[in-house]
Amino acid sequence: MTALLIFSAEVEAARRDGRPLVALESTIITHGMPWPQNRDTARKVEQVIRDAGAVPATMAVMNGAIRMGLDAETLDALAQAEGVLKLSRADIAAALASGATGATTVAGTMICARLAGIEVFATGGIGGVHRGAETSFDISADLRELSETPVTVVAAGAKAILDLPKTLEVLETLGVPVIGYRTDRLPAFWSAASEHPVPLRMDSAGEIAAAHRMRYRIGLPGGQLVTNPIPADAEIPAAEIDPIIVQALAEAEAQGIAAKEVTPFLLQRIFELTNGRSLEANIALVKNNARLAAEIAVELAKDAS
Ligand code: PSU
Repeated sequence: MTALLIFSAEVEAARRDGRPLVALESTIITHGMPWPQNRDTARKVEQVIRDAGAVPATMAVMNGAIRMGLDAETLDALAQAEGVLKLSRADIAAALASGATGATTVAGTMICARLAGIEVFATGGIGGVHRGAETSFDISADLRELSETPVTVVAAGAKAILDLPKTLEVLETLGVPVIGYRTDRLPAFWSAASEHPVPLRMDSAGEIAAAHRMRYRIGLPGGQLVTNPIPADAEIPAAEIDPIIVQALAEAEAQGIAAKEVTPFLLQRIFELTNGRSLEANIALVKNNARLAAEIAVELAKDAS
């Protein structure tokens, strides 16, 4: 029998030496960005984490095992592969059991991170409550995962294609702390701020690490969502992106796009409608999130020693 968890040499060494690790997802590579920017971004994001003193562990499912840390060749192959599955909580065990290749979503990556004892994870934007959810019931499994799995997730808010107030409501119902990093307003992915107040505010990685630790001490399951605004020089103001989102949503509806296809379809259409600007913003915000996640992981490692 092959091992269920396969660590890259870099991740293996970090585990042995007790160095801080940051989990990264792979759906953003296979379903979130076009080739070759997806591969290039994945590499740059990993480097941002190394430069900030932590070690990146990009997760993917291949040949019946969870790969933790992808070498250059594996990343290249995954970034160009067709028909890769998008693995959330509901799919991951079946994909592992059947030997399928799959990329992990935020929920899937949190599950992998917990298996490896990794407490911090950087992504672009989490999934959430889709607009029109009152009729479609389309709510990302990412929200429930945040309430169950003890990983601090750094994101630029929820993607602005979603219904942000409903996403906040569900997170509140599930008891997920939503922390604004140096902001009082919920970031809106491509835009630095929405009009919605963020429930908690913290101004340093140390405060976020301390709150993460305190959840263990009082026996609370689940993680934290840290919302980190896109850097000002990379943002697309809400007034500019909103009509484009509305158009992409109308096209998705007209074409009957549903379930797991919705988010990748919208990201691709918004990329086309902004002539690539949305991708540049997405790349900038993921790097920004990776930096903060590494700082939090470094703080958590100090605490552990
Ligand atoms: N962040 C990005 N791009 C992405 C994602 C996150 O910048 O494509 C992915 C994550 O894997 C997240 C998923 O879990 O989008 C949400 O998909 P859905 O809405 O189908 O749950």
